[in-house]
Amino acid sequence: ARSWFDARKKLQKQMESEPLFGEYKGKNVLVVQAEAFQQFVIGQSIGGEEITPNLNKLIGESIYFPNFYHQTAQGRTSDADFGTSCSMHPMPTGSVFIRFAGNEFDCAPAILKDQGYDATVHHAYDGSFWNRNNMYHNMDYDQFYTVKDYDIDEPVGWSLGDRSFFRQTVEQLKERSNNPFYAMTISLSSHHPFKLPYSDQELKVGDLQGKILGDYVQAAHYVDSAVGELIANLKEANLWENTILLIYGDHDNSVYDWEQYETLLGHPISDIDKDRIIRKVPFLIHLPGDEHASVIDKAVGQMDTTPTIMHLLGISTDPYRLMGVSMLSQANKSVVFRNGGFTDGSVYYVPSSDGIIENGTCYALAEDGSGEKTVSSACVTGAESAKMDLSVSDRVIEHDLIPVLRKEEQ
Ligand code: GP9
Repeated sequence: ARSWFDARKKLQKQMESEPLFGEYKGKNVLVVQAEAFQQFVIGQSIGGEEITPNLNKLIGESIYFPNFYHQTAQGRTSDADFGTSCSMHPMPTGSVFIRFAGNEFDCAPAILKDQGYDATVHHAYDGSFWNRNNMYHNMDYDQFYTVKDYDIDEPVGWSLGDRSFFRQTVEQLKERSNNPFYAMTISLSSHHPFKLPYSDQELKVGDLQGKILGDYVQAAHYVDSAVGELIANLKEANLWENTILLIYGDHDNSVYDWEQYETLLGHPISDIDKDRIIRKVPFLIHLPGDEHASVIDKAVGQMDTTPTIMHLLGISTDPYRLMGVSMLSQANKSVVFRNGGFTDGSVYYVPSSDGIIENGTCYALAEDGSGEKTVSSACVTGAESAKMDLSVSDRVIEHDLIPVLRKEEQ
């Protein structure tokens, strides 16, 4: 594990001499982790209306990564939170939040607190779900706002509607001290089975009416409207101009009826399309003043999120053990999935169920996102390296090695 992290640190270090390093030093950071929010709804219309008009507009004013992948496994929302905040892989079974909440990790809240930030996490549900109370305490957040801290004035699904959740979260942030803040917010209204109150179902979904993907699209549209209101709330609170806003989806929606996707997207769905639909979630960074708005095509993943934030704030990754690499850096590495699959942006590898690397399927990716089956040594070497990454992550988590590595480095 030590030599693996030494090599990774060298790769991460490249960002320190690259554009944007430290350009947003001291700015607030607001992270929105959106429940089951997948990339295929972005830019998509149904019944003549955009599903995500607010996000589509925001993407034009942001740095957008259309090839961002979630890296979650059985721990679902908690895995997404762990991967993005602590820059490590989830475990192959269960949730790190539940199984290893007592271990030490280098996670974003503690890293930013070292730089004088106030670190809070906001989620309008029971604080014990996914063992968040314990894990967030361990991650060193200053405060965890749970359902108890919200007025349930807009009941939707499991709890509070995202519109009200974001509005009340901005109020909470306004009441905190003058430090710059790092705030993690976890939305909930688009949770399976996606049934919104009738009055919130604003789209005409045609043939998808009464189908689960129709309900999902309605929920995605609702979340999009909540993001629109969040932006308005931040502007009203005079926070918009000094806050970096990051938005990403946590994991897929568990809907695998491909005929429904064909109805929505209007084209046949191949096997590679299926894998990529399941794994792709949107990711955007909005910088104050709409600066650096662009589309970056490289393949990136949730574990790269914390190093990316550190890049913008000018925080060196040297003292920490993180597995990701800043998405804004030229330094390249593959995105590794928990099942042993990976992509480097030019090939995409889907492992076989027997786990034998050579038996997996290798695709060459075209620029339009489609993929053709191929036989490539890049898939074999990439899959071997993915296997190594996963086993390093597993060993570090299982044996609580971060404090050991930390001590060795001193
Ligand atoms: C509940 C929410 C949902 O608090 O985060 O988690 P999920 O079921 O999507 O993993």
